[in-house]
Order: sequence, then structure tokens, then C-alpha cells
Amino acid sequence: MTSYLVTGGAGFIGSNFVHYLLAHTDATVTVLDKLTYAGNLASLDGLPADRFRFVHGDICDAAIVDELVGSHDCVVHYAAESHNDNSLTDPSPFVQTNLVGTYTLLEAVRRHDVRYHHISTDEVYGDLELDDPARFSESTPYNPSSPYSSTKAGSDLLVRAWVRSFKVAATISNCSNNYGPYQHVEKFIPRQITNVLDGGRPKLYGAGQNVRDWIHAEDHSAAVLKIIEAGRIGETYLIGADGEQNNKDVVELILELLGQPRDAYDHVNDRAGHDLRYAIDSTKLRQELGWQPAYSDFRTGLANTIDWYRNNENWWRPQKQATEAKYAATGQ
Ligand code: NAD
Ligand code: TDX
Repeated sequence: MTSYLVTGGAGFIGSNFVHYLLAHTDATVTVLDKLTYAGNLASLDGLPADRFRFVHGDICDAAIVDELVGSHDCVVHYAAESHNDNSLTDPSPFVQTNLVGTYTLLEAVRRHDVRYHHISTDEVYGDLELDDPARFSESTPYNPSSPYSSTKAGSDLLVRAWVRSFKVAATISNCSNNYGPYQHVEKFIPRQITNVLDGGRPKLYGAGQNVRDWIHAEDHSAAVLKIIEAGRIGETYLIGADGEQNNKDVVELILELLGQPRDAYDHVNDRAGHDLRYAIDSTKLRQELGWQPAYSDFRTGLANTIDWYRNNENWWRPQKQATEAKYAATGQ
């Protein structure tokens, strides 16, 4: 039996991973989470009390991090400031949490010689042209665009340096855009679903031609567990499910699945420096570790996600108004 310390486990992907881990292994899990605006304890409701514990704290707090890292077998690091738009308004918490927080964890992992898995994003590679057949692979050079992605890239480089210099037992995964339950309403898909459920309209940045490579959060969790259990130390694995879609098509599909006219959306101000296209080649993960996505049909995965938001209004309602007020201030 393994004891896991999961940072950021009250956030979107971290909470999905905790549910997955407790359902698919006999492990015990401690979540360390600061409960920023993005953390929600309700995402961890219903977990078995004898195998799960929540600790409220900051990954930049070296004392609490040292104590928790020293008492677990494996650290899985999800905690981050994660939203590109927020990083354009105020980059400072991104530098603090994503860089200083990762450094604080790595130092504790080094002291206690604990297995570490680092969760990162495909955005560290920058973006691709819309008509470029290329996809990101493990050998693509880093070229991040935003304050968010540059701090994630910096955190990945810290991990690589700690592996090489201090022989820390770490792996890294860079995943594409996730969707599924428990995602904050500031993000693209939940924002549009809840706008429509609220009687409003989806908001598309610019012309909506930007492409994202969608993967269901449960498929991401399965891939991370495979890498922790069977991945090679020091290696990076890209995680993606061949889910490329442009934003306009996604908005139109959400409207169709919710029984609305496909053109009932608004164009709003574009994001500064908006990355054009992300696309992942996950051959290494599939061939080396035998991982495959279970959600191969985006339409079905999206319909399930819409049902989840329809049935869990009490989960998202408290954040909706403040989130839309922030967007109104930037004309988005
Ligand atoms: P999220 O914003 O939903 O959740 C982040 C969580 O981290 C929250 O619970 C928050 O309270 C917590 N947190 C923030 N600062 C903290 C701190 N200083 N100390 C402790 N906890 C803190 O984010 P998410 O979308 O679930 O992303 C999780 C991770 O996955 C991030 O590292 C992100 O870069 C990465 N990622 C996300 C996506 C995506 O599509 N969302 C894709 C690839 C990689
Ligand atoms: O209202 C919107 N309208 C819109 O057109 C919002 C919120 C977004 N968009 C566009 C911007 C992007 O092209 O939709 C796309 C997806 O936007 P986000 O959900 O903000 O995701 P993105 O910026 O692509 O980053 C996400 O994937 C990679 C996560 O937020 C990151 O944490 C992850 O690293």
C-alpha cells in the first residue's frame, strides 16, 4: 500500500485524480491545498475517511511541506495557479505558487528521498500554426507564451535540474486541455455550459479558430497513475487523447447538446497573446506504458460533462457571479 501526498487536490484535475486513486488502488491519500478561489472542498465529498485526509496549507510553506513530504511515499504535485487570463491580469501569484511552491516541494523531496510526480501542461511548448501538421512531442523545445505557461515551464526545468543534480526520483507529465466534472466556471467549457444553463450566451474569444486538444480528466488520471507505477525515473511523458477541436465548434456543440440554436453565442475580446493551437503526440506513453484513453468520443464526454453541471448547480453556483464580473471588467 502506498501513501500519496497530492498537492492541489481540491482543484479540478487534482480532485479527479484523488477520486480515481481511491477507487482504483488501496492507497491512502493526503491532500495539501491552500483553498484559493479555485479550490473547493465539496469536490472531495464522499471519500472514505479511513483512507483520506485533508490538510489546509500552502506549498510555499517549507515547514508544513517538509513534515508532510517526510511522512508519505509519493508526492503528486497538481497545485498551481492555472488560468491564463488571470495570469495576464496579475502574474504575481503564478510566480510564487508555480515556481517557489515547486522549489519548496523539490527541496523536501530531496531531503526525504521521496518519489515525486510533476503535473504540467502542453502550453510549455508554445503554440502551433493552424495549418501545421506537427504535434508536440517530448523533444519539442520549450517556448511558453503567457505568464502562466512560462511559470509552468520554469517549474518543469526545476524538476529536471533536481533530477540531474540531486538524483531526485521524479517523473514529469505534460497534458493537453482537460474537461470533465469539478472544473472551475472560469474555464472555457464550464463557463459556456453554465452560461447557457443560466439563460445567458456562450462567449467566444475572437473568431474562435484557436484549437485545443481535449482530454477527459479521468483519462488524465489513469495516465498519471500509470506513469507513477511504471514510468522511468527522470523521464517526461506527454498525455493527450487526439481530441483537437476549434473553440467555435466546441461552443456550437455545447449549444446543440443543450437544445439551443448553434449560433446563439457572442464574440468577445480576444485574449492577449492567445496561443493558436496545441496538439499532443502521446506515442511514447501509449507504446511504453500501454495507456489508452477511455473517452475516445468527445461528443459523449461533453454530454456527460453537461449532465454533471446540470445536476450539480450547488457546486458551481457560488463562483458564477464573481467569475462573470471579472470577465466583464476585461470585455470578455
Ligand atoms: P485548478 O486551478 O482547478 O486547481 C488548482 C488547485 O491548487 C486549487 O485547489 C488551489 O486551491 C490549489 N492551490 C493553488 N495555489 C496553491 C498553493 N500555493 N498551495 C497549495 N495549494 C494551492 O487547476 P487545474 O486545472 O486542476 O490544474 C491542476 C494542475 O494541472 C496544474 O498544475 C496545471 O498546470 C495542470 N494542467 C492543467 C490542465 C487543464 O486543462 N486544466 C492541463 C494540463 C495541465
Ligand atoms: O470564455 C472563454 N472563451 C473562449 O473562447 C474562455 C474562458 C476561453 N476561451 C478560449 C481560450 C482558449 O483558446 O477557449 C480556449 C480554452 O481556454 P481555457 O479554458 O482558459 O484554457 P487554456 O488557456 O487553453 O488553458 C488550459 O489548458 C492548459 C488550462 O486552463 C491550463 O491550466 C492548462 O495548462
